[in-house]
Amino acid sequence: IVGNTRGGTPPPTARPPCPVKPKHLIGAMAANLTKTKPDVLEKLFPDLEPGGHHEPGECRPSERLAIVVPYRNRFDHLHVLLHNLIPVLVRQQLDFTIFVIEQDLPTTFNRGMLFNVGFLEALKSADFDCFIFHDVDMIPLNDRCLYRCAGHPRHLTAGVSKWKYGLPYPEYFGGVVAFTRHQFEAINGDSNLYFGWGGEDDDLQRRVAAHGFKTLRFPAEICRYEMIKHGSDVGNTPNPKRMKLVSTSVERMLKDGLNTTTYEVTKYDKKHLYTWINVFINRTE
Ligand code: UD2
Ligand code: MN
Repeated sequence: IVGNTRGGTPPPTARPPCPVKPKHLIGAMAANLTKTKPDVLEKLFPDLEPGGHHEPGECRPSERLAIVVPYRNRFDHLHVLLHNLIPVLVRQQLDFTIFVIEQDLPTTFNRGMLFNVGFLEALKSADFDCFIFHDVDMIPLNDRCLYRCAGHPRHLTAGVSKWKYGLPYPEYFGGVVAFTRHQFEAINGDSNLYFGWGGEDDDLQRRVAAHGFKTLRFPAEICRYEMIKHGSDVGNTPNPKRMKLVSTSVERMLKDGLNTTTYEVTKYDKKHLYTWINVFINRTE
């Protein structure tokens, strides 16, 4: 049922459109938190094409999806995520490619800028329609939570284990979010100015609202996530400027974002499970 993209896959034009409701979903699932080595994982997913790409052999998806994971030094989390997420994406009959955007040391982690880098770099490799920005530690617990884009941006992490499968506040926009290419461009992406923990998710939410977009959400029973428990990371201490920055989100929106993202790609590797892009970000502020 998963289809094989290698060899005998008929060209997209010869395949019928994929159904709106994928047929082989299983619904609620337990998170599999076992640590599995990359070589073992690769063997579990022989149908993936280099760079972590897959498309169904039996039908033609309506969009091309890029999954963008902002990343640094969370090797175990990354492999737990891939182990849980890839089968979901395959069952949802999506045309997807996974991009892991890793920020080089020594500069302080900048999750917002890594979203922008992932967006810009993915578009250099293919014409993606939909972008899902995905924290490395958010494990989906129901495959009916569809990884697709819609007429407005969607916040996928509607229920998170950390908050008893709810959310900390109604405007909360952290975790996993979906944007069409057009939607992300319309708000000039995320801010590049948040070095360190916190605030960049609220900035993004304010951009979305200021542009006049709504924020969509599936029910929390469906888009339910396990957040892998973790301590704080080296190189990502809480950003003391975050409150002040959030208060100026809307006025900065058109001058701080995709149009001002500068970085240097230091490594690019199409691994079996994902496209791995290392970037150096200079801290300017
Ligand atoms: C919350 C939000 C998250 C983000 C963050 C503020 C939830 C569920 N998530 O997460 O979306 O808004 O606050 O910045 O509330 N990362 C690395 N390596 C690092 C640091 C971060 O890979 O050294 C990545 C990774 O994808 C991680 C994400 O950045 O999931 C968010 O960082 P976090 O998990 O430390 O932040 P957390 O759990 O407070
Ligand atoms: Mn986390």
